Amino acid sequence: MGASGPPCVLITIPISHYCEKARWALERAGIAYRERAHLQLIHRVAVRRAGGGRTVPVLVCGDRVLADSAEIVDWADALAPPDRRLYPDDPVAAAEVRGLERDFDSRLGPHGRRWTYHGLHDRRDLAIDYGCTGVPPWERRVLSFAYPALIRGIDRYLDITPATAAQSEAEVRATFDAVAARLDDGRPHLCGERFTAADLTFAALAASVLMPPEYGVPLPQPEELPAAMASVVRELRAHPAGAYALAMFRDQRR
Ligand SMILES: N[C@@H](CCC(=O)N[C@@H](CS)C(=O)NCC(=O)O)C(=O)O
Repeated sequence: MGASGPPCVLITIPISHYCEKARWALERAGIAYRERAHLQLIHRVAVRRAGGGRTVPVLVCGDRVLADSAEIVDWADALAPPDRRLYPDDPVAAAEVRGLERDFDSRLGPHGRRWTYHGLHDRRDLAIDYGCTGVPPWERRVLSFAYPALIRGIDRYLDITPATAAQSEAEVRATFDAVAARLDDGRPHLCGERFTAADLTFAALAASVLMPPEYGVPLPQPEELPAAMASVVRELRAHPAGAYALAMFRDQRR
């Protein structure tokens, strides 16, 4: 199965930054896919039926089921035209890219997500306006009355409190500083001259604190966000690493 086979199906929570990572890699590789979007928790039914675990994204292509964003990027990349490839051929260079990708997946992704959920906690309006792109209409209706219960469940599941959200913001800032330090020598991308999976992963996972306008589904912009959250988003957008991620969305996403 490849770029010319029947379209693959990508199961998502549409606003999820790991799902954005998968969409970006698939589109970059020119792989046709249909997105099946679901709300948090309801996604588990679709994921299990598809043969995944608990989380999205899950990509189903014929008999193949890929249940992790890194696996999806890797698989898509093997089918990409040479000038769109995300992993260098040189094994040492590829190991550096994969090491950065793993670090962003395991730290930036969860910490950015926790900070965002905490900041949007009391904004059912934004959850309904922005969290439901492409989900079945009945799921949107469920969200409008089940929001308080859902958000309490997410708080427990992701251990979201004011203290953990503050720790997560500090982790995001530490990652941004490390990325800025890498770029400080003037290199165009995180691992040198080429745009790689490290750049794509950083930009996609930083989106939860940057809200890039080019994201695969619409995201709330600072003027719509709670004031405290908006000021952090504005500050991180101006940070050298934030500016870099936004530039990758502008230059490489479409
Ligand atoms: N390592 C996974 C992480 C994906 C992940 O954490 N997905 C979240 C959405 S942002 C999810 O599905 N959470 C729902 C759950 O855990 O039930 C990947 O890279 O695909």
